[in-house]
Amino acid sequence: MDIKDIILVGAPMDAGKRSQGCRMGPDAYRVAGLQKALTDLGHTVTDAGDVRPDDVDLSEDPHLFALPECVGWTRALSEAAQNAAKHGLPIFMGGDHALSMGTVAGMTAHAQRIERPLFVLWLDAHSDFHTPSSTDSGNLHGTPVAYFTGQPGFDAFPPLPSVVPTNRVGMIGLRSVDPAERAVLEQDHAMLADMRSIDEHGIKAPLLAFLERVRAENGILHVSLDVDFLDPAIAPAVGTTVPGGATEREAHLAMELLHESGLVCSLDLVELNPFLDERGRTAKLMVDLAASLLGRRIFDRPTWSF
Ligand code: 4U7
Ligand code: MN
Ligand code: MN
Ligand code: MN
Repeated sequence: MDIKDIILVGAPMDAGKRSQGCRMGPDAYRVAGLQKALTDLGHTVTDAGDVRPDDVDLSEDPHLFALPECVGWTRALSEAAQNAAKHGLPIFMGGDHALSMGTVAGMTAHAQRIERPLFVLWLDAHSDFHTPSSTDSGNLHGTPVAYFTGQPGFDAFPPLPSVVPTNRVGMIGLRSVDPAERAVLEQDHAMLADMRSIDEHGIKAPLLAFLERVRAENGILHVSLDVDFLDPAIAPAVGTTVPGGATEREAHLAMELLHESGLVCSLDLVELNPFLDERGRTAKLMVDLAASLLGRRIFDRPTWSF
């Protein structure tokens, strides 16, 4: 197996929405044994501790929740991602999904440095494609994809080192997309696989089609895994539950295929709210999924042919 240097970066961001608890996410992953699970696979794993948001001189926006704090996190995480990516594969332990504004921004700078295009795989019930003006909730965890694909309205945020074109974004697991999000996503040719298409084709077909594109363009892939990609029956520790999500096996298969692709450069684990968990089961499942993405499996090949 391909042995990697992995850097765990804690991002206890809780500013992306009103309901609180995601700030406990990084410590929940530590307690659930993320570092050991990856070390046991032969990787070298460093825990870089938790990032703190930058102080920013900005006023609150009445329509948006905690705008200045979100801007401060975006700056700090973009910097942290760029630095971590120089030393290995960063895993960002969230924290809510607004943290991906910073992590993806930082990874675009990394991609620019190594002169390869950055692709983003969004595993989520939601498309997170609102702009600060289209969002009804005012919760910025519903906006990161619009930010890093260069949609208008993010003037308070740092300019992106480089934009990820919408057609380099793949979304799998969708089952809650607001009308304002849908129009641009479709028109700009994001690769969209909703739960209906997973029911029909399984998770393998859309994922391999997307990975094929990444490979064809010599790209690298940032994976952003929102807990609500999973069905709430197996992953209850999330504020924005939507029934009908991915099963445990669908999620593992996706992780195993991502591992085999060899294309993944960085990973966000987001939206875990340990306050809502049942005896740590969601944190443990997320750790197991990360281990599958980093190469854990029972047998390398079937012991008999079929
Ligand atoms: B998450 C929502 F209206 N679209 O904007 C919104 F449905 O990071 C949900 O995917 C956003 O969990 C969910 O508030 C953000 C809502
Ligand atoms: Mn999300
Ligand atoms: Mn979501
Ligand atoms: Mn959520």
